[in-house]
Amino acid sequence: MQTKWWHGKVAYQIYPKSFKDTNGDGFGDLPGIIEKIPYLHDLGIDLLWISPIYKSPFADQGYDIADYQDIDPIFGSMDDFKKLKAEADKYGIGIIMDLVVNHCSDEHEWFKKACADPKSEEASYFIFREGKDGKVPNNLRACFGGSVWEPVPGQENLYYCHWFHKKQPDLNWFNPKLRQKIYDMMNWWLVDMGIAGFRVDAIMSIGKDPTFPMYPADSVGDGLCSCGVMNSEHVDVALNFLREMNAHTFTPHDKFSVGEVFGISKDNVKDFIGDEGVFGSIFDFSAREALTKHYCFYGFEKLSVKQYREVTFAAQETAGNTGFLAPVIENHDEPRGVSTYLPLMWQNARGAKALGTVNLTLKGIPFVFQGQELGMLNTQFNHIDELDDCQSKDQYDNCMRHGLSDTVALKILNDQARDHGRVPMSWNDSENAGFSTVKPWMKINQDYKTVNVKSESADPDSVLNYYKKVIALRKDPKYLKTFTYGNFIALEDPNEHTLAYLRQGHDQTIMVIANFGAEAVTFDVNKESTLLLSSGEVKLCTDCCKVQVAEGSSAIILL
Ligand code: TEU
Ligand code: CA
Repeated sequence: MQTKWWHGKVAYQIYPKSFKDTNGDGFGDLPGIIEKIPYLHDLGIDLLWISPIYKSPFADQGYDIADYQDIDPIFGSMDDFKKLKAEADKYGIGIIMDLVVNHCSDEHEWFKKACADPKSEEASYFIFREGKDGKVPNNLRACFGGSVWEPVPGQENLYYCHWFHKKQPDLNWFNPKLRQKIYDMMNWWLVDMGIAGFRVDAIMSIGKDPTFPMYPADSVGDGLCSCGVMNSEHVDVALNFLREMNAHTFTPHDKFSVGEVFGISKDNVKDFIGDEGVFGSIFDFSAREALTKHYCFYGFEKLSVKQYREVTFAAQETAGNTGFLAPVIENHDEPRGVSTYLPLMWQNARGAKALGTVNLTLKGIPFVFQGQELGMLNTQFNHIDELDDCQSKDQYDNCMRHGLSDTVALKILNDQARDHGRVPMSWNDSENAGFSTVKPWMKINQDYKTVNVKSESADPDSVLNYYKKVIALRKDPKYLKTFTYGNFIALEDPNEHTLAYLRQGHDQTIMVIANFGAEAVTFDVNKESTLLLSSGEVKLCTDCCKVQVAEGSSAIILL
């Protein structure tokens, strides 16, 4: 495997609307991120992915972009962005922007011109199709519900395609002129603005069949078929475009990229993250995928620790020495990882630390999502109006259509909604959790009095201080090579609740154990073994060559 500058890095994701508000309007902003760069540096972060900050009408919270080369006024200005870049540079932190190019906003100039004149150049940037027998062109379902087809305003029998919200028209990747425009825009950010790379949004969605055939209806019962089915049949179409993108952007400028890629098979891993792969890394969504077997939220069942272990380890083994996954436990599209993947008894600080051990010691480029380092849990939503996300609203309507009660629908959203990752970051125990001087756009997490940066900074035993220690250990030059390149070798699970593995380097082996069961587990070590770091209660006995890891505890051991 070729070595790359990003291989040993640790990344952090900011959801800017909810990170830190500095001008008292209830929305997070760029000056807020600038203010917290020292905090992120102290945590040990090298790369900072910021969810979209471009000009946007926020139909999908900024993932609907009206201008790719401007900053939305709620976040600040291009000058603020330059200040942020300069501040990040001071601390050696690279900025990763969000690249949303499957679609833009219906308020983008291109789309306005396209609707005004379907014969225009701009119209060829979008996917316009005529209706058939008074109906939409085919029966695919958009990710936020309903048909992927919406009438082109002001035109007869003409529809545009949108994989997500109807205010997010899909771009026509089959048009080489459009592709070149996208690469030029990317290179402006990468080279002229000097960012470190991009996180590439929903990119498998560009793998389309331009003939848009009909599909067999799926089990949702609306006669439609999930648009993802078309994508899963056309991975090669997406890959061809992505090879071209990479050759024009990331590779020539030696920039990092991490793809939001779902549903790839073992055979494709090399194409995505191998030496000649299209991305520097792709997120490991194996646990999320195991959870999401059905379009509707109420089809979800929790994973057992055993299942979590199986899918996570399988992903590690599949990536092997081919390339780098990006381990994640949560993001802005997910409920909190501790609430989702851990048994009830470990949905607390102790469990959060042990899960953090796993997230930060697997092979790959770990991403920590804002608040994860505090052990933030899901937020309790008591009314549908407390949720903001368009997908949550669609899922609520779905529940209603299927005759579920409001109470049941809310329970489902409290388990699964994307809103959990979108509530304000808890900075201290003052009103509004120190996020803002006014009532924020989303409700504050109920645990903010204790789970916040200020209180946790002062407590040596906090989740935050533990995260600092694991990140520091991972980056310690003595162990960096093993954590970065060491082989992943799964160990036996003694109680069906333990994730245990080796990271085997050339001249050292590190053992990791995280026990989410109800009783202690014991593993064999050797006489020279040393405990590098632990959470909870861990007893290492070199005389007897055993390590005992209590329930809810984790250990990192140099063998
Ligand atoms: O997400 C794409 C995606 O497929 C999902 O994770 C999506 O959130 C799904 O509906 C979850 O069930 C990306 C962004 O991360 C997301 O925030 C955007 O809404 C979406 O693309 C559209 O840009
Ligand atoms: Ca603000």
